[in-house]
Amino acid sequence: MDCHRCNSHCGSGKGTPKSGLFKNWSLGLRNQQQPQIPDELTVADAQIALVGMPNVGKSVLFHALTGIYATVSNYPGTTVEVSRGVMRLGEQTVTVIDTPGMYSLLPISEEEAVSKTLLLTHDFASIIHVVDGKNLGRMLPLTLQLLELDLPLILAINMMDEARRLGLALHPEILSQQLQIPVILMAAGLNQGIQELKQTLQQQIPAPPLPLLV
Ligand SMILES: Nc1nc2c(ncn2[C@@H]2O[C@H](COP(=O)(O)OP(=O)(O)OP(=O)(O)O)[C@@H](O)[C@H]2O)c(=O)[nH]1
Ligand SMILES: [Mg+2]
Repeated sequence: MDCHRCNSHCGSGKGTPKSGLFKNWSLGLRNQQQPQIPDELTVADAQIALVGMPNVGKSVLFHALTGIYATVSNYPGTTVEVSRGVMRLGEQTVTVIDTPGMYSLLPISEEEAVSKTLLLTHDFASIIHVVDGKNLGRMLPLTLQLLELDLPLILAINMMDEARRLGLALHPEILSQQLQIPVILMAAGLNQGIQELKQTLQQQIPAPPLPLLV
């Protein structure tokens, strides 16, 4: 099968990053007052990614999940910036990647190509597809494309404050049943739905193995 977990196609092993692409990223702190990422947050147990079309609130959600620390680097060989941060999830620290906006998995722009490559070359424990609740019809085709890749998806329907103002009533449980993935309504800009998303992530991301006792 031609998928992101397949060694024969992408040459990577499960459970480890499939390439060293992030290894040499330079550290660029959003808040220059902060000297460095605390030691306790530098070793992450799993990686997750935020994906979705441009302007849906991925970066706002990234900030809500990771706080003030992030590394921002050009993806190797490109001028496309990708942000990486860490978040606490129960006992785990999880790396969060904020991918550039993409309309589909058939890339036209360099940003889309970078996002597609990230999705196909990293073993993400969870991928949060962020969509704009006001424009679900336009956004769900990308959800279906991501599902076809058999990626561990969560659908985060953002901008629900605006959607509700427009009188749109969405039923996440019905959508979740139809897509067979968790669906969460949120307004990342207002910090709404963040806790529910974290709880869902905790269910989706397996706990790291316990250290061997000798
Ligand atoms: N009303 C409302 N606005 C939001 C919400 N989340 C994000 N926004 C706004 O939406 C705009 C786009 O947010 P970004 O986080 O930059 O979107 P993005 O998906 O990262 O966009 P790209 O990086 O271009 O792909 C910003 O003006 C945000 O303030 C929300 O929940 N409600
Ligand atoms: Mg962004």
